[in-house]
Amino acid sequence: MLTFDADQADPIAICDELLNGAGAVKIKGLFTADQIADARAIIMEHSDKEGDKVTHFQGAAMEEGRVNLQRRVWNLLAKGAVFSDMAAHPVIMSVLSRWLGTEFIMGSIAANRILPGGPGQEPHIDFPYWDFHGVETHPIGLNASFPMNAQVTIALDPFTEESGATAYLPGTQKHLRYPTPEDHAHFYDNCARMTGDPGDTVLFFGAAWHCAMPNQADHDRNAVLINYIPKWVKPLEDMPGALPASFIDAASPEMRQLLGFNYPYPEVLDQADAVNAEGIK
Ligand SMILES: O=C(O)CCC(=O)C(=O)O
Ligand SMILES: [Fe+2]
Repeated sequence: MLTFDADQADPIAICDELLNGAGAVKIKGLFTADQIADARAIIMEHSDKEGDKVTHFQGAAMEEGRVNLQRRVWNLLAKGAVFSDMAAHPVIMSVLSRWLGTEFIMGSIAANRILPGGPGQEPHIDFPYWDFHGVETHPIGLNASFPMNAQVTIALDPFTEESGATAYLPGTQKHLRYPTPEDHAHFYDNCARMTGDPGDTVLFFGAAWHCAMPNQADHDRNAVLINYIPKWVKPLEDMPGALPASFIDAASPEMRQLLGFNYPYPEVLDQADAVNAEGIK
């Protein structure tokens, strides 16, 4: 995987690799060991109960009764300041400003913890393409010629083939399609893996086929998963609705942007100020 140090993460090269290359890059050194340890401890604490949160792409594990070995922690912004620092990291903001437009927002920030023996996921693509298996529910001709998604995966444990590092099929982001069961053998035979050390960050275009893999190691496999979208895509998590007023009041300009406050639609225009609110003039 094309890999950058934090101070060399060039937005032009990264966007080219996401759109026209493999679809994923790694950035090293964005976070300190203390930040990673802090994030991991909070996630472990919030995921000590079995199966009390919604999850996705785990239909097979659900049928096999193993879904309790894969746990989500949602609404991370409310659970520790470290997650705001991760979401609004200046390098991520700079790359994504080019990728999704300068007023991009966040669709979700969650953790995925896979316990030892825990299951992998169905190969899939990510929000807002995640139900593209129902292609007829999306606009005619929708393709991936421009991005409506970016995914950031921050490894909090060693991401190895054994521990279930995310698998992805390089290049599949170029042909927007949800992988069918007939595609799975080709996917597993040809996939690359998002391996790395704790703190390593993978930025990828979620139109690329990918999935968490089974954890066959003797340790938990935790990751922070952040979804970013253009300003006009409806987010997955209702973050403003889930955050306390104190968080919103104290939010930085970057965090306000990520929460969607810079783009106030839908709005009750019947009650809006009687001004000309849009146009070049
Ligand atoms: O945790 C992982 O390795 C990937 C998770 C993922 O792709 C998802 O939940 O959409
Ligand atoms: Fe995914």
